[in-house]
Amino acid sequence: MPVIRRPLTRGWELRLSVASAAVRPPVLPAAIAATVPGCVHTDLLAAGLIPDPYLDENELALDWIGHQRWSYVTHFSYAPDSSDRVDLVCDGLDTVATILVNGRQAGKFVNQHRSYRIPVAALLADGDNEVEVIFDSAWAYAENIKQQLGNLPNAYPTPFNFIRKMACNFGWDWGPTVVTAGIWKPIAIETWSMARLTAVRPVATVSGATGHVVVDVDLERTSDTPMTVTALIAGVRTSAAVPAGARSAQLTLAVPDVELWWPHDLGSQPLYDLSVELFADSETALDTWQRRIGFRTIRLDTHADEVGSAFILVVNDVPIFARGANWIPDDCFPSRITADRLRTRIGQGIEANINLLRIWGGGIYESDDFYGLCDELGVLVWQDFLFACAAYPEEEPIRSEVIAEARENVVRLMPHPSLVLWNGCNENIWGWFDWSWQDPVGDRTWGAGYYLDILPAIVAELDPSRPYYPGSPYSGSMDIHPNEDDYGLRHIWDVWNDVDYTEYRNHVPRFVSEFGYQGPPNISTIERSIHDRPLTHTSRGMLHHQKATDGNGKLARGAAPHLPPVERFPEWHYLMQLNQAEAIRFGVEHFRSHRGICMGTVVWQLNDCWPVTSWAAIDGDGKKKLLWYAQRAAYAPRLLTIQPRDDALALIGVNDSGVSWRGATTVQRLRFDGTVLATFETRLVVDRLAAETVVLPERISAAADRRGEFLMATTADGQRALWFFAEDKDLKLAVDVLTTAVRQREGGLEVTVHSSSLARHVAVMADRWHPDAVVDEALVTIPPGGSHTFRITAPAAALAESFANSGALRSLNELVHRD
Ligand code: BMA
Repeated sequence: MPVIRRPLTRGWELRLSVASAAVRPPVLPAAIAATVPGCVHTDLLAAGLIPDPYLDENELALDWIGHQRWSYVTHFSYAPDSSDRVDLVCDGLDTVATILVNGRQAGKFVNQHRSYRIPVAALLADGDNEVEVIFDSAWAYAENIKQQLGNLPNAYPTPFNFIRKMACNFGWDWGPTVVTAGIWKPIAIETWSMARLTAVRPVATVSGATGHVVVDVDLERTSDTPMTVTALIAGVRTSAAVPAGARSAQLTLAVPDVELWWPHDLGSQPLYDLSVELFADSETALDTWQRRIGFRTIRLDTHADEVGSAFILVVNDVPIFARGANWIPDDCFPSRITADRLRTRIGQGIEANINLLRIWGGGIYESDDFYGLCDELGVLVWQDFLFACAAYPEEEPIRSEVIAEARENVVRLMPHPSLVLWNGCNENIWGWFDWSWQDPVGDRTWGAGYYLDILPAIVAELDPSRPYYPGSPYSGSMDIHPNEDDYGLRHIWDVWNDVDYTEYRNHVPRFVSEFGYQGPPNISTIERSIHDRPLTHTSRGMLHHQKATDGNGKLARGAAPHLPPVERFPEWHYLMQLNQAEAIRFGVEHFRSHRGICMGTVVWQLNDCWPVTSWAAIDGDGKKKLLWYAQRAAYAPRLLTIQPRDDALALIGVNDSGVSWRGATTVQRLRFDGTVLATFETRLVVDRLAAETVVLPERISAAADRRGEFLMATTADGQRALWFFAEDKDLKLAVDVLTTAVRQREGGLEVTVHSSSLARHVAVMADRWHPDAVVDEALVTIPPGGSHTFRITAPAAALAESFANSGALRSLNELVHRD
């Protein structure tokens, strides 16, 4: 009999099982209709029993939820049949769970990141059966383990390092504290007989045009009958015997003429269906496993050189410049993250020319949908093991959980061609070196054994073709400081926390896997989620939705050297989004101009999990901030930029594409009124996967009036680079230079902005006009006498509102100090 799965999705009820004496809950109904998969927060919300935790300061009033003991109950009917086994299969329980079947304990579990299978036949009755999952408070559990093992350093005042649960759920510098509980992934009854597949691990490699797949298969069996396992891919079939008693087999397939899988900017993403079936003595498979795999090679090049040591992802023998972004869970309540939502979000990343997403270690191993979409859409994925910003104990009960969780997730994710790197931890090796951990840790463990021994051994055993690196940041050796420009991975956080973004120019990292800058969410997101009257950047709700230490102070200090001071909220909002965008553009263009030494930039962060002022390019409502547009421009596979080099200025072409880039290029020094002061013609020749530097002559790079002139370089294929000799706030920008023509078009508006003089950072913040309006481009600098047409997509209802009066059109010209 084949494996039969019956999902338990219906009839669930949530109950407050035992109220915490310390943190008292309000009075609740005895039973609350529940959704599985889901969690307590989303069930209480759906039942109208709590307000939305993402609005205003509601988070604070809902803290009690994470401190209670909760119970989920449902009933299902069961008729005994001839199957050998009846299992209750939980794909994910969050987190401290006790399972009762008909009132008898069936299992106790403490790890959100694992799945569980419990044989329950002996507990079942013919007819109606009850399954109850009790969740103890994750707070209380983690505090208790902390007491047992002794406290360890942690960047946050919460015990997330003493429980295997999504760390950021306890609150982060961009996330609310919403300590969840619940059945967060599907739960089902599975019946089976004789045997079933427990793990299928395909290792796909390529030599010449032939794809090789070695498939390791593990099984669980109740019968000693000899069995056969078969594998099929692209019409190539093979089989292997599984003799009586054996619990594993290996299959090898050679697939002729395979097409290589590439990241989206370098090629296509052919995927091949691989199916594995297990047979005993009948024609019907006992169990089947199916995935889409791909053929590509992946290597991590960390060779030592005259600078230090490299960090280069090499795909199909092509060294890739990673134009990346860090990914956090897209919602604090992950069961709400649908495949459609992921497709949109990953698509927004691709549209911004991102070719790599790093799944950060304070979140989760993402859903199968996530990696499947990255396979299909051509995004490289780097997966952190789930350790972030803290010392972690290597003792029991944590140790066994870490090992089991790592083994399970490596097996689950390894079929995906998009996955190119396993990384041990986020910032924990750095923390050991620099964050005063060594005294409090003393001779106890802090996680090094995981990052340097246990995890690499697991990857080498189960997923041998994929690289592993111990941490981000890390230098390749514990003898070298982990956060050095010249070695391996680098995080740059003094910019934003302490120093101006121009400091990026003092770093030429080998690979910068975190650097970021804050900005507020879009105005419609703020207005939906924060109801302060008056709404200002210092009103209560705005401050609550800003989780960084001295966040607003850092925003103000970070903008002061570059942008004019402002008082009013709408201007503050535009300028803070602008400064975020400019900081990252500045950093990315600089890092990319050193292509070769530097081979990756992973911006912190792509997405948000709720409405908040943060480092994200896409806000908590999924809307693109000005940063998103700046990132798209700075991440263009072909980038033209002007950078200081020694005492001169240089024009630099950066070409991440697979074909060379060449053509006539003109560089002009201009006055803001359009007067041409000097011209330089050159022919730009940039090889594929390379950068080329052309030093500009002095007549171009020396300005007579630093506040009133700029450089504009233009290539034959329309790429443009600008250079200003002074900060934006000091530029002699003319006022009242824009004339605007607004035309209705199919599905929205066209706004053509003409400028008589130089117009800097012209943006349409379309959601000021209508919350659902989206613009195609932002932060355009319009040359003197030039114009730009913004295309706005909007629902028909938006057309009833005046665009001109909406305040959506912004430019720096209207704000700079004039003299
Ligand atoms: C790094 C990240 C995150 C954090 C970010 C911004 O430490 O790994 O933990 O959110 O900086 O402070």
